[in-house]
Parts: sequence; structure tokens; C-alpha cells
Amino acid sequence: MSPKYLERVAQAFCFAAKPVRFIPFSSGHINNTFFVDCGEGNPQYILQRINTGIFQNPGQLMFNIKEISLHIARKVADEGGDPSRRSRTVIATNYGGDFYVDPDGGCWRAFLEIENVVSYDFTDDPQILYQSAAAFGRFLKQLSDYPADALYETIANFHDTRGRLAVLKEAVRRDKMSRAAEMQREIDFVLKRAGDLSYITDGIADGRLLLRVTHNDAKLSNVLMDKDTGEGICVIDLDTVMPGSLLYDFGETVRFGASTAKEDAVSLDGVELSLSKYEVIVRGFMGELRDVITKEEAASLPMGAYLMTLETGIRFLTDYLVGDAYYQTRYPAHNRDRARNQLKLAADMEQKLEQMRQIAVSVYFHKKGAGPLA
Ligand code: GN1
Ligand code: MG
Repeated sequence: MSPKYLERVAQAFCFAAKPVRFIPFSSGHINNTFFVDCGEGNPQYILQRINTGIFQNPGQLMFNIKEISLHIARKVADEGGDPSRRSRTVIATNYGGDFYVDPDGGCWRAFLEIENVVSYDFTDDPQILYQSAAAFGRFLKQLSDYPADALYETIANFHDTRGRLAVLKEAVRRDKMSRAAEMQREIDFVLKRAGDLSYITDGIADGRLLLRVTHNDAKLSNVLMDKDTGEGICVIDLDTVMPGSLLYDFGETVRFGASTAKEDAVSLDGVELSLSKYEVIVRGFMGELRDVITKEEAASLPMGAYLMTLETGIRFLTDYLVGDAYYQTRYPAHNRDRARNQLKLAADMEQKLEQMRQIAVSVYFHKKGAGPLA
């Protein structure tokens, strides 16, 4: 996308000044993101082309994002905080809408940039991990009184782990790229675990687990941290905010944050669940949610982490088999390596589920006091 092209797109938005340059961001796997520099002393913006192959209804997507951002902004303001730093501000288009379709059909939106912040793709620093977990905990708390059924499902059956297995099976059956033989071990690994995959969806269906407003992509890299204080001040990447389980967000935070390696590290020897990182995340998450989390949710936290990891492995594996249709990849076998990494992490968690449960239980009781944990 040339600067000229981006300039024309930017003209559709109510920016306070004319952009002087556009700087591409590379960390997401789905949308195309640019930092819009409007020159010294002016507000800065984020311009994003929405992947409409994945998010097929941008109107519904932007409705969700605006609604929940305003809800959070109101809470922040009530507590005397700065909503422009602690919530996402959607920038209107000149036509009064919240997204713009360019003449080629590209679908764009813009946010106010939050300045003096940093985000991380990986960390071994417990303070940073704690802040990321606390930020997602706070996000869930702020939205705990927002009616989940008032939001659209931006991607149908997004965390239906069992459904993800069905899609994988179909990809194996077709074997479009003739890659199934190479991935037989990984495919067998997943098939053996079919019985575990509906733990959360069944829990929601039978009322054991609550349906809440959840982020659903709760990765460390989706938290902006204040450069001066280190506090996790704003959760970003709100595309998948929709009805879900708190276990999805806890699980994603652990999957991404508590591994000893990045999610695409190739050397599997280095991929393990760090129990000390896990404990930091439990503490950060539970610290914010002590009055919100139910006993059943607290008891199921380890399953949340395990299932989100398994599910991500299934998704990368499926995408490798179908020829890399969904995730952006940086080299031909990127999805293969990501899949192996995530399934290795899931296998390691399996060995540690009891220790993970002990940690969750002890932190929960420390915060809550008495009573048996389901
Ligand atoms: C995608 O948007 P991004 O790149 O942070 C994906 C998540 C996966 C993640 C794996 C909409 O997230 O579900 O967990 O990659 N988002 C979507 O890192 O599919
Ligand atoms: Mg995302």
C-alpha cells in the first residue's frame, strides 16, 4: 500500500491534522495496521484495514467495539481516570460513520493513538506479565455488567474447540496440499484428546460456566503498558470482543504469556509451561476479579489454559494443511512450526494440570476466605 493510497484513505477520517507519514506495524496476524504520524504536537492515530475475509460484517464489528469502549470509558471517567488513555477512542469518518470503504473495496477504521506506551511479544519479567493479566482481569471486570447478548458474534463459534477439531478433520480428509503425512503425529495427538475439547462449551450450555463479555484474544501483545509507570493501561485488538467465557481470556493470557518461548519458536525443547509465570498470571487476573469470578470458573482455570493452547495448535495445524489461508505467515512452514510449538506446550500443560490447579485454588482462597472449591 503506497503512501499516496494511505493518504487518500486518511482523508476519509476526522483527523486533527494532515498526516505526514504512515508507519506499518507488523505484529498482528490478521489486519493491516499503520501508525499515522500527524506531526509534532498533534494527536496521532492508528489506521487499520480490516480483514473482511475474516470479519465479514464490519458494521457489527465496529458496533461492538464502540459500545464496549464507551462502557469502559464511562467507568474510567467515573473513577477519575483518563478515558483517552484507558479505553479505545474510535475516530469517526467525515460521513459520520465509524468505518470507510475505499474504491477498491478495502475497509478501514481509525483509532486515537495512545502515547508513551509499550507492548511486548514476549517477556520473562514477572512485573510485565502481572500487568498483562491484571489488564485483562480489569477489562473483564469493567464489562461484567454489560449484557453479553447485546453484542454481535463477530466470528461465529470462535472458541468452539470441538468445532475446530471438526474443521481439522475435514482438512485432513481433503489434504489439499499433501501435508497430512508430514503432520501425522500432530494429527494423532489432537484426535486422542477429542473428549476434552467441549469442556467449556458444555459448561456454558449447562449453566456451570457464565456467558460473559470477553476479549477472546487476550495476549500479552494486546496490552498497552505505560512507559513511565509500567501499568497495563489499555487492552487493544477488540475485534473478537463478544460473548464468551472468562476461561478463554485467562487461557489465552497463559498460553501466550506463561510459555518459556514465543508461540512460533522452532526448537521444541525450549517450549514449556513455566509454573512461576503461570502463578504470576493467576495472581494478576484474580486480583482484579476477586468479586467477579465464580468458584466454578476459578476451579476451571487450568482447563482454560490447556484448551486454549490445544485449540490454537489445532487452528495453526488446520491452516498449514489447507495451505495457509487464514494466518499471515513469514515463511512457508510457519504454521507447521507454530502448530508443533502449541501442541508441545499443551502436552506439557497436561503433565502440570494438578500443579496448576493447586496454584489457582490457593490464590483463590487467599483472596476469598473459606468454602470448598468445586
Ligand atoms: C490471531 O489478531 P492476532 O494476530 O493478535 C487470532 C487469535 C490467535 C492468534 C495467535 C481473529 O490474533 O485468535 O490466538 O492470532 N485472531 C483471530 O497468535 O483469529
Ligand atoms: Mg486479533
